[in-house]
Amino acid sequence: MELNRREFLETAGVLTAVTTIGSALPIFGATGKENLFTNPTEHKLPELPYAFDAFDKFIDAKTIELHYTKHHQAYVNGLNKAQAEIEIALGKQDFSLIDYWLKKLAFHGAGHFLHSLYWNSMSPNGGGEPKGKLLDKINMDFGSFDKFKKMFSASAVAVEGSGWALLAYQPSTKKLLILQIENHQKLTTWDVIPLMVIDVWEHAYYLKYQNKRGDYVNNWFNIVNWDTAEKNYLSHPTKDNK
Ligand code: MN3
Repeated sequence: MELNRREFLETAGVLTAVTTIGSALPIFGATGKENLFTNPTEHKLPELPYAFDAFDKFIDAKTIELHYTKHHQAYVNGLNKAQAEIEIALGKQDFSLIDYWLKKLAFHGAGHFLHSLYWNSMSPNGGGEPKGKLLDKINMDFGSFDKFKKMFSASAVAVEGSGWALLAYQPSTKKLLILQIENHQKLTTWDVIPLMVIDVWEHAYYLKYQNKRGDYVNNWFNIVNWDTAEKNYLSHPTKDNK
């Protein structure tokens, strides 16, 4: 039996996972509509869950303000533009520039999603170590929180050029993974649930840290929102975390 894409994703549990994370994190303008391009969603900048100066000791207010109001907004705008152009191409049945607009869709769409997750990966009450089931899983999959932290930090510092380090859960292997992401959309694997993410583009830290990405990554652990990371982990129940 040949499955269509939706049936395939449902069978693989991926659609459920994506839907679940979408509802756990009120961050990404998922439509739930069958056809993204004939019913395009207008994506909007999500609300920032704290003030610009919430992390002044570790990330200065000007950086948060510019990052949120200029950089993230530009990805939202770019995503809406790409969707609109793809809709026009579909209407005209002219796909001569489809590769260009699909690249834009991937870049800006991933940029919008990752920034939304980034804002929720930090909290004025954050820092310390994760608790509960997420800590158990980190201990199981990385040996200890300290070993995880070293690997995550090394991964973030070593991203070539502009990018991200992501903690994700892979349902098919029931493992936590650390991924490096170049730009917003490269080096990923698709079958994972993103739990928390650090932005290591220079715009995320340059005003305070200049070229010292390692210091920024190190300090960032003082504001990690482990509660949200655990919520994201538990949003996809498996026999490991039930
Ligand atoms: Mn950024």
